[in-house]
Amino acid sequence: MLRKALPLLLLFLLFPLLSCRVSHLEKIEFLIGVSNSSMLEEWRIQLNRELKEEADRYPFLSVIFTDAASSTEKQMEDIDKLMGFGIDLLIISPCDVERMTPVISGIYGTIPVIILDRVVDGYDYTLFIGPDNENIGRLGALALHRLLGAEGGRVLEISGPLDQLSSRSRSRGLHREAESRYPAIRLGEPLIVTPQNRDRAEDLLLENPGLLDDIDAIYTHTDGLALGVSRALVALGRRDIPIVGTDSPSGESGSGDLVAQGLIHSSVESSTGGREAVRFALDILNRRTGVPKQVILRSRIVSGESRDLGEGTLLPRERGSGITLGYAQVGTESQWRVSNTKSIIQAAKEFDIDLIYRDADQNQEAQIAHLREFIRRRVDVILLSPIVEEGYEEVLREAREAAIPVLLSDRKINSPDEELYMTFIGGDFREEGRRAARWILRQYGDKGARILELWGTSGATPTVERHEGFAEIIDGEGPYRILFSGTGDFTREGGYAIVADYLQSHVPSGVEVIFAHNDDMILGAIDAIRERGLKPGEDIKLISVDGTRAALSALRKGEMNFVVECTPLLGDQVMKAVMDLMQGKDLPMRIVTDERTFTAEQVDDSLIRRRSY
Ligand code: GYE
Repeated sequence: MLRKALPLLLLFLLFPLLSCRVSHLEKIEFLIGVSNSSMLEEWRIQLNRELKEEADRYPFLSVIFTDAASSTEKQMEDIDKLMGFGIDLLIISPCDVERMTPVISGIYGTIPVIILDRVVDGYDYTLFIGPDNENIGRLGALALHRLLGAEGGRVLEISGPLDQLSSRSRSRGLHREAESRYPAIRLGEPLIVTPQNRDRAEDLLLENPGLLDDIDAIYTHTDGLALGVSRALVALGRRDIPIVGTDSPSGESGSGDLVAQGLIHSSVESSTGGREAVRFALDILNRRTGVPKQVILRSRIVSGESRDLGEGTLLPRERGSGITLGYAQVGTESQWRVSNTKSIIQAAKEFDIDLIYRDADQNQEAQIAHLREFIRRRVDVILLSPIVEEGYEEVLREAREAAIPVLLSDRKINSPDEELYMTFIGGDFREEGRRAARWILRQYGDKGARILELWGTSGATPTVERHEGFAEIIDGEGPYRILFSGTGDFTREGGYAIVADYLQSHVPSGVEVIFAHNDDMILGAIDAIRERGLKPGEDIKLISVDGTRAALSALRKGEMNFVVECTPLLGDQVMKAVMDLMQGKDLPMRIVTDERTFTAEQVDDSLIRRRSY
């Protein structure tokens, strides 16, 4: 207590300018430091407001706020000070992501770190909470399409500096979506506003009214910019040009307000994540299990006519009346799947949720029939692990019409209608593919390698994204060659068949590495390699994804070389999401699980016992 109280008193005396609120000193158990990159935009003020409001609900929690005033040097000093005050956890919205990465890694070695808004490179932090900026841009294109209709028109995009990752991602999403889905929306080069603020946006247009010639609509990357633009349009007598903005759901110049005041046509919300940050901070400080690695917030279009609020109509019964969860599982194709099912069933019991479990045996038609059965039986919530990404829209619309919310776990669906499901809980498959590829790169360097890639089920998210992540780094060009890729359907037999066939019909010494999208397939590959009289892990290096007990044991014996973890233990997080939903809380768009990698040197019996399944 003294450790915490003393620096706090000093803080009062020495740093009166820091916005600091400490009440009930004697009761404080946890001290959280917040390092905000600036307080210039309404979005950031709103972020601090939400952090404070949420923290105020817990009397044993205290928060110290610092404002880096857009300077990385100042942010580093702020963090030093916060550390000096003995904070238990740091919440940071970094000014310059690249320069802050090593600082954040250093802090993460001492206390937990939650990063907001801009994710740093690598995985040296406890949790990232933020928006999916590319998706925000895509929703911007949809909002413009709704505004302009099928005829489309010329749109002036107004952005902050494009060396900011968030601006770049928003712009990319906007352009990609417009090109692929709404080609009638014509976008040119964005107009860059530096410094990115309301007044500069207003001045820029007032100084260059010609920029508005032939423009049918304006899209701005923030609502601060939108406000400046709308003032300029009034001054120039061009209120006929509608504006689509982007930003925080509430607050003074928040999207809702600007739309309500009729200043802009619509806006894509980008939540701050302040509330979620405090809730997860408590989970972390209390050492609760199931804390994810990334929480990606949902964005919605707000417009005068409608607020796209899926769950407003979908709120199920109050808790306590017994919750029924219909669980549509893929099948039993792998050890991962078996452990995943166990984890869900076990967690449902612990949370006192009635589970109706259906196993589709990897057959999509059967799975869709299971979903229809859940709708007929009027379950409270549906949990779907979709076999493939396409083909679920119709049945999910039926669920929505029946006011039954759907949670996706493990795999995603591909649909522009994000309101078909409440959240996705699962791994970062693209990163898993990248991690496998990075290991190969580290081993073979400029020499390169000849590789076989064993794919999972065609059209399933982990297959699509593991391949994409892998190919981002190893594209088959230069010294690295993908000799063959085949689909083993995530099964041991499938993996065996591909590798046995390949080694039959080719010179076995031609293959140097096999990357399998899951452990079961690599175990099948090990069987096939042995059959050909070769040594798995030596004659051919083997890598796979999952982290099952069998794979880690093979790794320890030297029969494999690298395992990328993808945890099937999603039960706790799924049930927490169900409970949040029942209590009317807004769920994030994606909850990404915490995962690591394993090399032969890292694996011993105790790790296998602790970490695998
Ligand atoms: O990696 C594989 C399973 O969807 C993440 O499916 C899951 C994958 C997992 O059969 O083993």
